[in-house]
Amino acid sequence: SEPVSCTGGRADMSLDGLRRTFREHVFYTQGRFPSVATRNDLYMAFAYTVRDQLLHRWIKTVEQMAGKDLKIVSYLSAEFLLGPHLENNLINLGIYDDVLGIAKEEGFDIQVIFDQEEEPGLGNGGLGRLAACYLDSLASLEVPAIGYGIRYEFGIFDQEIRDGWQVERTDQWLRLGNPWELARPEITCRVSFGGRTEPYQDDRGRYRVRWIPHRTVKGVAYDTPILGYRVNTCNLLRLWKAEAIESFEFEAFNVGDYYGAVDEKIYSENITKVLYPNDEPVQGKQLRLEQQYFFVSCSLQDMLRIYKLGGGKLDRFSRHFAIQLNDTHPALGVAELMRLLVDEEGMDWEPAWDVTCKTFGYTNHTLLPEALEKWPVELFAGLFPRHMEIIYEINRRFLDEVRRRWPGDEARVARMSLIDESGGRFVRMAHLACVGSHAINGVAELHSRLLKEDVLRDFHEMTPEKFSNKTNGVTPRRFLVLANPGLTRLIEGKIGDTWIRRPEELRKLEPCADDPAFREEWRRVKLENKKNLARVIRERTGIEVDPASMFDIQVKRLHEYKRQHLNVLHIIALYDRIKRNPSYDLCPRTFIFGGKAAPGYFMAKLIIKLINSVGDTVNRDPDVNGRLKVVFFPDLNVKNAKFIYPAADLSEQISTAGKEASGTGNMKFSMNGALTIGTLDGANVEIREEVGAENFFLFGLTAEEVYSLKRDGYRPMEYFQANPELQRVVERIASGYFSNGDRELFKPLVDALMFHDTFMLFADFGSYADVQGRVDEAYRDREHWTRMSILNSARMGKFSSDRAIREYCEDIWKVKPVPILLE
Ligand code: Z2T
Repeated sequence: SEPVSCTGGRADMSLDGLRRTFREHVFYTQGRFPSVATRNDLYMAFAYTVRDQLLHRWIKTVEQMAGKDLKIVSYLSAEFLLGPHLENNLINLGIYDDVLGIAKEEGFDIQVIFDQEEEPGLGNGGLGRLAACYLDSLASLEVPAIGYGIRYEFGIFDQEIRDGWQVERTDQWLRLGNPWELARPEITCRVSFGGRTEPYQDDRGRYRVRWIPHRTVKGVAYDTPILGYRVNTCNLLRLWKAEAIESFEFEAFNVGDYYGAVDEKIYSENITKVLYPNDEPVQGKQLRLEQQYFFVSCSLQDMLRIYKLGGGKLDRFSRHFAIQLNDTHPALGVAELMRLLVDEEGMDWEPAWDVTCKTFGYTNHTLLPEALEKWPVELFAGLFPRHMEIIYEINRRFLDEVRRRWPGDEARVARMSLIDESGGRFVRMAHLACVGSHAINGVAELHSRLLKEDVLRDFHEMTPEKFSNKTNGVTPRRFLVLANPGLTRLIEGKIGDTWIRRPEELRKLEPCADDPAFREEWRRVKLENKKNLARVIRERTGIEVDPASMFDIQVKRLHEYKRQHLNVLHIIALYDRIKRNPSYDLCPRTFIFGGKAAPGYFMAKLIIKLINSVGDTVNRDPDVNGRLKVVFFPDLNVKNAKFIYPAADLSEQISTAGKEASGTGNMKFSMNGALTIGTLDGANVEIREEVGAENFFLFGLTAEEVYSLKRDGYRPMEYFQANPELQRVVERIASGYFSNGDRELFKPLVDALMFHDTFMLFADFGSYADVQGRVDEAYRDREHWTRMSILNSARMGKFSSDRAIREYCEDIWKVKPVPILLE
């Protein structure tokens, strides 16, 4: 067929072309005169101008891929935490400065336009953001890929802080329209729930099963183009929205019942209304399970449709699609692909199973046992009677194999079964994902090792060849180029800009660490970034912070294992030292926290209240005299994170060893020249290896020490009794010093530490406080600190998501780049 011609017109990327297209969009898309155009009109017109460029490349991508014998990566994720599109797309297109120029000529502030964009907060934290980084890298590496997920009408809630407490507000990101997506009302799927199954004989006399569902909804595709960095590859993020099936069709079911039909519509649309705001662990709610199945079924049907379009034969499906399961949220896909192949396409079980296993890969993201998804069999079978049967059949065959390998070892059979029967009956989603995948990976070296030794030990013993590590990465485009233009310019002045694709080249900066003039420049950029953050903090909290003080930052979801409260204990210790010795010599520090707590996680919310209460006291106490400030930055999201990472001097990565699978904030900080104080947990281990032990502040127990301490009986009280400073710190909280004399407020927190201390804060407190002392000393030697800071940035190349995606492509997906030409 003829190549699509869409050169000239809106595809014109010259300055004049962009300006003309922009004006056209103000007029014809927004329907406004320039003189009455609102901020949102201008934003929308800019966004559409940029989108035209993306669509041009997208069409070229689709066109040049069609008919080729290629393999597509399909990334299945319940979350994509994309962040704002506009600036990122300008960078990837290479027209950032052009557009700044146009805005200036047309007479408005581009920053105001950027601020207008609502970010799609379709994720909780690390896992969702990782998916977004991976989409950026897949496109940047010119790998054909589709991201599949859910188009939540309400993403992660907006966080407000009132009287020190977190208050959740609905995220209405679609209120003013979303210029980045294309609704595809003609791309739909049907997804069913409930009902029963029924055996029958097909026309060839074969035994088959049909599913007679109770209700059916429609999935509608919404497509967002994902452009790579300075390439023409424009991939697809396809998110599904649930709707009721066409009214005339279900009239047959609801004869003349108009109100019943409207109820049905509301009920159906419920499925994609809202993102569940829990990170780990997830809650076992029916609607959540419906969401998972809904998007997985739509996505698999869509892939089969695309595949058949190309005339492919089903038994070769895995040569053309590699499906990655982002944790177990889409693990139902294993059973659903089997159902589609066997029940709908008439394949036999064995070849269908072969296709399924060869197609799926599974990434695990957590070691917390309580975060491993399991669903009550009753709930599961009620919603998915046919999938339940398929899972039993998968399990029967699988456990036969286990018994063949380990005859008589029924304990092992019980441990490995897809059904947990150790008290109630549950479907174990991680086991389903392991059995149905040819590849299983963790997200950092330590995490992958602990998976093999502990959480998935039996599976590793049975099929060691399936296991590998893929250490997480983050995209240097968003988290360095976009977030930190000052540092980017400084680096470019020294080593050019090829490191943006190949961040290993940042190593060329190492010699600059010895150059005093460069160090001076490096500090100047950092100071500017700190001033910028100080301004935003003033606007959002009213708190004045001193950009000359050390910015010590911990931003991440609130969770006890992440130990924000260990950080607080240390702050109180410093405060206590000042109170006991008013002339205590402390290098001035600003402690900045940020992150959301799951709305139902009482202890996490109490920690937020504690941070704010300590802040209120410390920030107001004249004795402190500028040496300490404590700030809680409200509503941490991708948009706000941009102010934070570039402004950090010190990055807090202080989880209990063995609990944080990888962490990715740790990478974002270090890339931007922050030094890390951290435990040997997740990717911290590898970051320390890369930047050098002498440029990293290590403290705390190792994962092995944590386990053996737990095994031998951990008694927090012993650490408490042995450490007078810790006693004074805890006493200040317990006595109501930070709560206007209220001894009840923080009692749950104090008691949890004194009597359980599940995450071993007391065991690590001494070592943490000591190393914080070394941080204080190190910061006084500003030249040396700057040296370490430069070396951190220079040595972070490994943690680019491009490296991670290359590894997935080579080891798991077996896919190759397909360069796209524009003309
Ligand atoms: C999540 O963000 C993570 C793990 C989960 O386990 C769930 C969610 Cl929503 C089910 C995080 C990990 O905690 C973090 O260590 C890791 O860096 C991130 O996933 C990406 O792998």
